[in-house]
Amino acid sequence: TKPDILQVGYYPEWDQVPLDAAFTMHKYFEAEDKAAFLEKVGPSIKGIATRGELGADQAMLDACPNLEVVSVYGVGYDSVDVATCTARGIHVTNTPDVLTNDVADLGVAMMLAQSRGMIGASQWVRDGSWNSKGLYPLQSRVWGKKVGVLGLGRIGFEVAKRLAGFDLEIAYSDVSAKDYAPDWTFIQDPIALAEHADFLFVTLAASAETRHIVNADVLNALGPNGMVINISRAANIDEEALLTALENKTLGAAALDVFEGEPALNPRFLALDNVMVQPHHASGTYETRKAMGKLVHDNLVAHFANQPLLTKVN
Ligand code: 8YV
Repeated sequence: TKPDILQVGYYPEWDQVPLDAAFTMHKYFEAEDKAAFLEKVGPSIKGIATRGELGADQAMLDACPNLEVVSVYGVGYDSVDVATCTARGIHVTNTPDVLTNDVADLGVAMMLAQSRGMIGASQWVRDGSWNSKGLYPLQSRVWGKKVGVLGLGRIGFEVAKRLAGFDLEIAYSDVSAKDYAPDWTFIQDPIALAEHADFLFVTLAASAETRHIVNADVLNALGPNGMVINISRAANIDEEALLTALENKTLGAAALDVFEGEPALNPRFLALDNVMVQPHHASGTYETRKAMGKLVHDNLVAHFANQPLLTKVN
C-alpha cells in the first residue's frame, strides 16, 4: 500500500510520474468541490505535496488528522502554517539552494531590462516605430549606481554578487551584518537603505515580521529615480502604497515577479508604463524545476522510509 498524498497544485509530467509510482496522489487542484474532496480523502492523507505559492491552508491541515509531512515545491514556505505543523509533529520540507541562482538571474535581468526600457524597445522595433518615428527614447544607465539588497540570504547574496560584477555599489540590510558579505555596506534600516540606493532588491523570506516592510516611507525614500525589484513575496511590499507611488511617479519604477492575489493581479499595474510585470517564474527553468520536483519527491520518500529528510524546515 502506497502512502496517500494530497497534491495541492500541478506538477510537470517528469515529477508526476515518479510521484504516482511511489504514492497514491489525490489531486486537490482538479477537484471541483474542494471542501467535499477534503472531507472524503482527508482522513487517509499522510503527506501533502504543494507549491511554494499555494502552501497548505488551515482547512487542509484540519481535514488531514493523520498528516505526517508537508513537502513544499519552493524555497518559501510562508503559505504553510509551520507553527501548527510543528505543534502537531508534522514535518515540513522545502527546496532551498537549487533555485537560488535562477531567481537571482531573473531579478537582475528584470532590473536591466526595465532600466534600459528593453520591453518597450522591442515593441518599438516590432511595431515599426523605429522606422516611422526614429530613435528610441534614451534611458538611464545602470552601471556605477547603487543597489540596496533587502535580505542578504542565499538569493540576496547571489543578486549582490552578480551586480558587483556590473560595477554597482552594493549595500544591504538584514537582521545583522553578514561576515560573508565582502566589502558591501551594511545599512540595517530599510528606509536608510532605500534613501542610499537607486535600485532596491527585495529578497527576504516572507513572515509576519517582514509583512509590508517595504512601505510608503521606504518607497518615498527610494524616490522618483529609484526602482524596486521584488523576487520574493508580494506581502513584503505594501502593494497599495506601491501602486500609488508608481501612479504619482514618486517612485521611478518597479520590476515585479510576485503580486498580491496572484495570478489575478490588480489591474492598476497594467495601466502603468513604469512597471515590469512577470508571472512568478524566477525559479522557472527546466533545470531548477526538475531539481525542485526531485526534492519534493525525495523528501516524501525519505520520510516514509524513516530516513532523514533532505531539506527540512522545522
Ligand atoms: C514557486 C517560489 O514555488 O520557491 C519559491 O518560494 O515562490 C517559487 O519557486 C514556484 O512558482 C513553484 O510553485
